[in-house]
Amino acid sequence: MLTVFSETHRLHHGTELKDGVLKPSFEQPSRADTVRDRVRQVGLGDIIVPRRFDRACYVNAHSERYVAFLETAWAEWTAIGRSHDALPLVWPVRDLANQQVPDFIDGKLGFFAMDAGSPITRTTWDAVKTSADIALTGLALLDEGHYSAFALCRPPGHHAAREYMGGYCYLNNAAIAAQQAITQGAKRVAVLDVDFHHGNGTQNIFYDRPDVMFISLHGDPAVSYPYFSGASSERGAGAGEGFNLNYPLPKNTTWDHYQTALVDACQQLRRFAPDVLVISLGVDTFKDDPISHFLLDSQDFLGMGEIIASVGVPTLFVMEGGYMVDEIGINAVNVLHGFESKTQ
Ligand code: OKP
Ligand code: ZN
Repeated sequence: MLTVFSETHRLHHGTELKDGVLKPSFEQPSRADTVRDRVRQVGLGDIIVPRRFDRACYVNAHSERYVAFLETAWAEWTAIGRSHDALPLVWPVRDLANQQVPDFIDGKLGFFAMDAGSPITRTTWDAVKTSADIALTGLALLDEGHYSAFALCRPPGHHAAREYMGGYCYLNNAAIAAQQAITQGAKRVAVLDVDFHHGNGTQNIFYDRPDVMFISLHGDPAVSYPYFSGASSERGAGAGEGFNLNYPLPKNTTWDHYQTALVDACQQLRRFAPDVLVISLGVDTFKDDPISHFLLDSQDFLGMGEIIASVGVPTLFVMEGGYMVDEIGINAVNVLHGFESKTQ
């Protein structure tokens, strides 16, 4: 399996508001480097650099004004003399229903963000668009006849919705790739999200779409970030009803129970029969992950890849979360090995 990777990810590193304190983000550059090192160490396949894609490919999944915000936020932030990471501090919740985009950057940050977990720095946009280009390059590889590819994206993407960033995510790499597949003529595409956290952004982007199925397995929102999405009652809207499936799972979920949900999800996917499957591959379901609370061990990730292979369609793996840096490479590559063991 080919891996798409770029050193450009290192341009993004910042702080997040955590436990009431501004701390270095858990989403740090060493994450992607560790996964790249593991890919090399086990000889998964060649590692290639991403191609460049047009801005229009991002606007397929996001709104024009949101992409424009990401492009200019740092300039607007520094124009008023600020130099630390840009973070939002006020949000348009419930009855604060003014839907106008504010002119001032502090208002814009709140309007286009769901939390204070996605800092914008001077070089964030370069890393963010390269991450999306990595996913788009992975999709191009499938078009060119590869049965699978690994888009080693960083920063991650699945919390980024059509019009907001959050949870370390800016552009939704998996959604951009899924939409690109549709744009290029695929009839049906599915996104399966196995990151510990609910993929609220991907759900948002495809919620009313019958041509893109979204399935997510994640920590129960009653106790897990992002708290305000991921219930099993969220099943899609309008023509998209029935094409969004959530599997919220309790704290301390082990492989035994996780596997049962995953097998069920893959049965739904086979019934949908997508032309392409995109996996939002987070490995923060690992037992020692510092911000999550499932109990998968490294071997279990091999089983995860084997079950995903049972869907039987060309598959693009897109890296999302995983914060136990020592093990993230082993766990992510185990999924890919498990997948390959059932497809070659
Ligand atoms: C990203 B991914 C709020 C930050 C809370 C965010 C966790 C994001 C996980 N200021 N923590 O799904 O792995
Ligand atoms: Zn996650």
